[in-house]
Amino acid sequence: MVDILGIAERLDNAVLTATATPQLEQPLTVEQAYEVQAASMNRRYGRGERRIGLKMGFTSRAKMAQMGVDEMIWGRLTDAMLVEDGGSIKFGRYVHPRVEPEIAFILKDELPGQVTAAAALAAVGGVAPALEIIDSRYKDFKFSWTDVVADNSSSSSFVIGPWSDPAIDFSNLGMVLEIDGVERQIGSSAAILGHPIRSLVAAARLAAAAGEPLQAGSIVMAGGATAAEALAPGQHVRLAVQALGRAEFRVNG
Ligand code: OOG
Ligand code: MG
Repeated sequence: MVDILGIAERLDNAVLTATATPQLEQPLTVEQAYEVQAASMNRRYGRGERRIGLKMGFTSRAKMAQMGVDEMIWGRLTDAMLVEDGGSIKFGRYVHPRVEPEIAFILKDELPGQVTAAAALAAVGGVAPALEIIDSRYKDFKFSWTDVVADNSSSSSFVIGPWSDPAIDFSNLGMVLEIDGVERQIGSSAAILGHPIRSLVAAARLAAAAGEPLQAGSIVMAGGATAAEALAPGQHVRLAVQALGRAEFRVNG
């Protein structure tokens, strides 16, 4: 028997105490992993956090290669995870945070189930440069595919830059991640499934399959375009995306 609620509590406590937990003792099935994720998120909603969107993971080769997995995952985003653009995070509230450059969408219409790329684009109200701060709750940032799903796909915080009109061609935009003014990762939005809109198509399908179809107003993070970079106190992190602008934050001690 797999203790879904027990694992959810253990992962949630790891978040609350910013302490790593050992890898899970027993392998989970995909269904069990998403059940643990839902149960741990229910604990957060119980504390007053509000669901505001969804994140996609492992949508680029660079991310799959860095973490040694080859299939997409998704996680749930809450209002408490959103960090203001230009704001700061407290390093001590994380286990071992990393940052990665992403593209975010905000929906102006709901997006149920199976949709074409054109239909997905038509539902987008804005597209923005975004930074995801991931923080695996597992020791040494090591996990199996199902373990990371259970851990809400490592989602921890995110920063969203200015929203642009989705009429801009965002299929192949240069993305530069700088830490303290030094270029650390350079990539393209095309690294995200060949075109980031494909990540939104997948998000719509997965969210609907989970019984939580994407709503108008939902934010969707398309996934890291490059490998993630480890964070340290005192750093200033900035992402510049060609044509879309910048998103940035500071890491306080
Ligand atoms: C899992 C989360 C993956 C992405 O953008 O690919 C992810 C991890 O790498 O810890 O957020
Ligand atoms: Mg990510």
